[in-house]
Amino acid sequence: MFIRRRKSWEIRESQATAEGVLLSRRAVVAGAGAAAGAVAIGFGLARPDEVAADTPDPTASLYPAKRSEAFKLDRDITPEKANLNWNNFYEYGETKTVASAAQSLKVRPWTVKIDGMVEKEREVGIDDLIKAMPVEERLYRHRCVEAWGMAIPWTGFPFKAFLDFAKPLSSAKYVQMETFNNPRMAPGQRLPYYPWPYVEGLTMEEAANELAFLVTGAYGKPLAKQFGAPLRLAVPWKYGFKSIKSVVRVSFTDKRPVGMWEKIQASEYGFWANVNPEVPHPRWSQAMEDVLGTYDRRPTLLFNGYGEHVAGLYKDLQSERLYA
Ligand SMILES: Nc1nc2c(c(=O)[nH]1)N[C@H]1C(S)=C(S)[C@@H](COP(=O)(O)O)O[C@H]1N2
Ligand SMILES: [Mo]
Repeated sequence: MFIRRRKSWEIRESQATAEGVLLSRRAVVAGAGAAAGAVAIGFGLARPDEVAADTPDPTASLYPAKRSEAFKLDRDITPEKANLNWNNFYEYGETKTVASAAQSLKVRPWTVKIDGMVEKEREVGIDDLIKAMPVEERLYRHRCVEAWGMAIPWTGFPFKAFLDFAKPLSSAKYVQMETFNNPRMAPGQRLPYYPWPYVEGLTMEEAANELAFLVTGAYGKPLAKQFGAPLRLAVPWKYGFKSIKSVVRVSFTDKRPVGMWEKIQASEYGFWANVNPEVPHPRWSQAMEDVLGTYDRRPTLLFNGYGEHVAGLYKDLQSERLYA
C-alpha cells in the first residue's frame, strides 16, 4: 500500500494557527466587508512597471561570504527548500506559502532612507550600503511566536556597523525600521485591516548588541525574495515578528516604536518580545517548538538560547513586559 508522506515542512499547515488568523476574523466582525470586496477586485492586477525585472545585483560576488566562527548551532541547518517554502510575509499573503507571490517584489533599484535623530538625514542605495559594510555569514536560529523554529546561514553585517555608518545622535533612544509600502507590488498591502507599512523597532542598546544583524543573503546567495530581500533584520533572541523584512527606512527617535503587530493586538505582541518558554502567548504555549524541516520538537530556551549575549540588556528592566 502506498501512503503519501507529507513533506516535513507541511507539518503545521493543517493546524492553521497563523499569526494573522485572529485578525482576519476580527476584521470580518468589525465589518470590513465592503473594503474587502474592493480588495478582491484589486487582486491579480499586474502593473508592468512594478513587475519589471530587477536590475542586476552588483553585490552578487560577495556570496558566499566567510562564515563567522562565533555563532554555533545546536541543531542542523534547516534544509533550504523547506525554508524557502514556509515563510511569514504578510505583504504577500496570510499563509506560509507566499514564495511564488513574493517573486513580484522588485529589489533593485532599492534605497534605504536614514532619518530622524541623526547627524545628517540621507538616502543610500542598497548596493552602496552593502559595499561599505563588513559582510560575513552567521549561523542563527529563528523562533516564530507560532512555536516553530529554524536554523539558517544568514549573510549580512552587524547592526553596529550600520549605526557607525548612520551616525545617530546621542539623544536617540530607539531605532525604528519600516518595510516598503506599495500595494501594487504586494497584494497583501491591499488588505485594509492591516496598518501598513510593517514597522518594528529596537532600543539603541539592542541594535548595538553584537547579535543584532542586518541580513542581505541566505544559504550563500543574495536573499531570496520571500526571506525579505534585499535587507531584513535578524534578532534571534526575540520572536520572529521583530525581524522585519524588506526595509526601506531606518529612523532614530526618542519615542518607543509601535510595531505593526503591536498596533493590531498589543495584548499579544509587545515591544520586547524576548523568547521565554515560561511565558505563553495567549494562543500558543511557548514551552516547545517544532523544528522546521524535521519531525522533531524541542524545548524552547530562554532568549532562544542567546542569553549569554543579551541577558545583560534587560537587568534593569524587570518591570517591563519583556517576554511578550
Ligand atoms: N515586512 C515583514 N516582515 C516580517 C513579517 C511580515 O509579515 N512582513 N513576518 C515576520 C514573522 S512573523 C516571521 S516569523 C519572520 C519570518 O521570516 P522567514 O519567512 O524568513 O522565516 O519574518 C518577520 N518579518
Ligand atoms: Mo512569526
